[in-house]
Amino acid sequence: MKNLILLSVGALALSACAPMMASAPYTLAPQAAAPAGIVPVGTVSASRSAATTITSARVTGLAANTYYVAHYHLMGNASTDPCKSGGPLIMSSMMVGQTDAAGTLNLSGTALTADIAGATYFNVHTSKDSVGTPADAGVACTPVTP
Ligand SMILES: [Cu+2]
Repeated sequence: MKNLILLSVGALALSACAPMMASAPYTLAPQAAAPAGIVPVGTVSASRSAATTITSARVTGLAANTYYVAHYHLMGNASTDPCKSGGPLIMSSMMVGQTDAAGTLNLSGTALTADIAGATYFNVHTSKDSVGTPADAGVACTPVTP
């Protein structure tokens, strides 16, 4: 941990014009649309500069060898709980990946920080295909703070 902090300070000093800020990891929780038999859990971390945000997610408990798609979403009006609000997705933040045989998914992607500035949640959907067409309203979600 001490090394990580030292590295971060070093990175800031080296790139003063584009400091990266790492968020504390967010915890993904299952959503109502998760199919019976899967209990997805995981974490999301984001590293942000003024221009770009790199987001990484690791989810376990998913179906094996299956495509999933994740994105940030704006707040919707179906609930005051961001994950239940049904907000519009931010297409430019889309990340697609396939689980391994154990049902573990690792995703990483870069989005423009301005594009996701209004995001209130990040979620993972089952995908119909390898290009990220959502097959459900979401299987795992976490609120996020921009
Ligand atoms: Cu989504």
